[in-house]
Amino acid sequence: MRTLLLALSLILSPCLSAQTVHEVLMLNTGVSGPMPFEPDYLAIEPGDSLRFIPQDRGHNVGTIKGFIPEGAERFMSKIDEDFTTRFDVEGWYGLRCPPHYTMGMVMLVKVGNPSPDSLVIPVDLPAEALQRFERIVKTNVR
Ligand SMILES: [Cu+2]
Repeated sequence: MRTLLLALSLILSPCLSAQTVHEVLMLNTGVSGPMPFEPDYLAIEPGDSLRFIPQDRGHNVGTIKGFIPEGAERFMSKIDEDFTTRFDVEGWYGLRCPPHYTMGMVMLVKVGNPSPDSLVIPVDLPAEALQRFERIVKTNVR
């Protein structure tokens, strides 16, 4: 029985590890300027997770209202929390650090292969957040 379980776990473990955990740092200063997520853009597969690691104090991460795919769940971590969340629904996700949202602390996540045309940035974002999204899109998407 023990041998059978061992054999089963060896067979199943590659399937489990196929779901990647991508690490994102939350910083006060980064290569792209003040208050970044690094990286600020990721293309991942459905079922992958993002792990948000606060390198400096006072950051957290949450979804932006109206900027996640239909059927996806909103989330919000706690300040200074090392936080991991899974992305199952294909599409574009706009994420923000609420305390530094007006300073443009946002990131874009592409899950699966949504069409570039389906990426619609809400127009009512803080100016700096909008600016950073436009730069992220220009650099990575179109
Ligand atoms: Cu922040």
